[in-house]
Amino acid sequence: MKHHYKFCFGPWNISEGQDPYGPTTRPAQTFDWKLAQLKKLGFDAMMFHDDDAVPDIDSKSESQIRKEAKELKKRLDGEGIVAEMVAPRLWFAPQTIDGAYTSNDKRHRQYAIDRSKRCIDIGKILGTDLIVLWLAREGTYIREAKDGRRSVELLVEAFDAMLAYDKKARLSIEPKPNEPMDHAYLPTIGHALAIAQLTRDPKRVGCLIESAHAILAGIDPADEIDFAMSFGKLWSLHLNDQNGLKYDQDRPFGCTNLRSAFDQVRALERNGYGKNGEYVCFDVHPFRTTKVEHWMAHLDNSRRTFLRLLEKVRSYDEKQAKSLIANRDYQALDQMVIEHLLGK
Ligand code: GLO
Ligand code: MG
Repeated sequence: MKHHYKFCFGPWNISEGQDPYGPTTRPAQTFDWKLAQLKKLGFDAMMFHDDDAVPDIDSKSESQIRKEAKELKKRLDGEGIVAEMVAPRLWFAPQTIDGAYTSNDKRHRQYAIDRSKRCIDIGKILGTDLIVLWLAREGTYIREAKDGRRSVELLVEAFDAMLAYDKKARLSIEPKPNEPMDHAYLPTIGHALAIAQLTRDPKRVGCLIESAHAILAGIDPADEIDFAMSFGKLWSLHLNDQNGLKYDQDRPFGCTNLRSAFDQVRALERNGYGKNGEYVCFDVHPFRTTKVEHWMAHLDNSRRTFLRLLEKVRSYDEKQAKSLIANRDYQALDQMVIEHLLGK
């Protein structure tokens, strides 16, 4: 089937199986091994955290960071792999224990902004203007710990500092309602697009939808896609799945709710996602039980499911659907969708 979609994942999606209750179940692999796997699977691009691109970034000077980013760019070019985005990892360092841009400590907020600028530098060298902001710790464990109104101002200040630092950089906010925080400040796409309007350059602030994050917020991921794309603001995408309101599961795309996955692909198709060069990224993890020899299956399977669902979207009987809608016969429409997904 002919299609325009390009696919992507990050090195963290080849994870080793650790969870809060137990250690890794697969051996750590080098970045080069991960890049080789990506290439072998025929994916087009890789997502990067700033420290995936430049390990131990906090211990390195600006010029060292640039030097290592240039070396990485050469390796990526050699393999014909694109860097889709770079994201500052603002949830590991001691300076980000109480949040990054919204930390109550001014020095720690400065650390977060400085590190975000290094991230923009890396993106520039890797050939991408897309900076993904998953605002992991921008929220609270107890609401009284921070002033919510002030936190919005601090987020805007941080975004403004990044927009001013580089006139080309585009910020793509990846909302998530919880985990690691009890409540996050930007839990949905609506919040992301609203705060964009308060920045110095709203045109350069957009969003990234992750299916699991929408589900955790009790929102339909397909509706989030339609909403973001109505504003022309969906610049990246983390497809995966999630079984109810639990810890963030990052299951393979379509693993739990095939119909919802179908609706997401349908929303992407009707809005022309990918036609401006956006990538379909899978933010999925292998199950902890996965053996080394099956390590890449969750990524291959997610793309396979996506493409099978694309066939289902393109062969969906739109005419029949339209006439059932005109007759308000949603009972029959419901069954038509189910039987279409089951196959005749
Ligand atoms: C976690 C997020 C995370 C981000 C990634 C890019 O819940 O989905 O995987 O997507 O760190 O910033
Ligand atoms: Mg994600």
